Amino acid sequence: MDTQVVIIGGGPSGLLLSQLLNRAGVDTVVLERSTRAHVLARIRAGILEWGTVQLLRDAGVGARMDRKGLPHDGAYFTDSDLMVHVDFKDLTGKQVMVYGQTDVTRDLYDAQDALGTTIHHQVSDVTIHDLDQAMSAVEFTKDGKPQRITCAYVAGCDGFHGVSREAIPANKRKSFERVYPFGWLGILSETPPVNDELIYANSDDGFALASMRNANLVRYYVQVPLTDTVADWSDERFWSTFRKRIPVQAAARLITGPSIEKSIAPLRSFVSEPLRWGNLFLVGDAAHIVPPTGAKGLNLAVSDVHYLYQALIPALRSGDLAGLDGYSDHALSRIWKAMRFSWQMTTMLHRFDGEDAFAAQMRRATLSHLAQSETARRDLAENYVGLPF
Ligand code: RFL
Ligand code: PHB
Repeated sequence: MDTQVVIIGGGPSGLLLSQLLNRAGVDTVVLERSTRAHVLARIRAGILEWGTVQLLRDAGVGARMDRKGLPHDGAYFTDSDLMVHVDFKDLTGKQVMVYGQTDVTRDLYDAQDALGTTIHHQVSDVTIHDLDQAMSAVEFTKDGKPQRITCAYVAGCDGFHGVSREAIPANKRKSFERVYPFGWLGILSETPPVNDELIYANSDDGFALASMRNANLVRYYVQVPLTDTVADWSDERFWSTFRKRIPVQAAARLITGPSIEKSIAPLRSFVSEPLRWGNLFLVGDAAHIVPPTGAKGLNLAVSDVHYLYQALIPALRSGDLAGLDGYSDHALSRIWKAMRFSWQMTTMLHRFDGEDAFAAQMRRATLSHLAQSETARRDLAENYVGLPF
């Protein structure tokens, strides 16, 4: 056998799994389609649940996060003049950490370099074989040459468009999907945040989110029609739309500047079951996608990694397979709860094109209930800071 675990995908899931396994003495090979620079240039998640923060520390990659990350105690949920503050710390005793996925990924690459783990970049034509045999194999092309690696287990950490999920026979998997009729246009701009906590803002004009990366770098989003492209959105158009959608008190403080990144992401909920087929285990976006409204995607990928790493160690050390047998059900139970929360947040905070007046009233009543009920705020807070692993 060439290695114990082949990890397909060098995004946050694959790198964190490699980091945890190698620290426990397990040999792995990571296969990544893109260059490291390309992986690091993707601007994505910004909010880490406290369980994620703790796992990153346990994996030996928490030092820079603890220096540069911004712990947040709460966030605002608003609709025009109705502004609800949810104090996560007060309601749950927990915070979240504002720290970008790009930074998490960079910390993981640095730690992997220090450990001297094996990561092959720019591989193509990845195929997975013999998943029902004692020993499996992964084939790929690197520098124009075909290669084959044999292993005990394969971790499919290759994201929504990867090949791992498709290695499970179509008649053995089931998928659940909801595609929302809008996307988020996100910009990065080197300006000070409009507010010291995040603002999730609904309005008659649609949704906007004010997030940040640090004291002079903001990440702001606006809901856009699926048909829009980045070319439709000049910086001026972005700022005037964003300003209109956030509460007036915040708009009065808004400092604008040039965008240094701009991209559009469609919103989707998706789950593929089961997460295991023979020696293959799906992790993160390879198995499930949530709309970003609940800030759950990266955090769910991390909880999958936690369950799988804890199951692989006894399997490889002593042949104890109980954890691996339970992985799919165990992870899916948490995944479905995050699916529900992300769907509910998306429904509460977005204007749906063609919706009737009743739908708008339901949204407003949900927010108004949140303003009045500590129980409702605690429920939101408990989900936002992350359900226990
Ligand atoms: P990734 O990050 O997609 O990484 C998969 C890696 O696999 C590689 N790959 C392959 N490699 C080899 N062979 C193949 N055939 C391959 N096919 C693909 C890819 O190149 C890539 O490097 O999946 P992973 O690791 O599971 O991580 C998931 C997270 O990236 C994702 O869930 C989050 O970014 C979602 N997300 C958010 N999550 C949060 O927890 N909090 C947030 O605040 C948050 N905000 C967001 C988000 C996602 C967004 N977008 C753009 C989708 C905001 C946005 C706008
Ligand atoms: C981000 O900072 O990119 C971010 C924050 C919260 C979300 C989604 C994205 O819900």
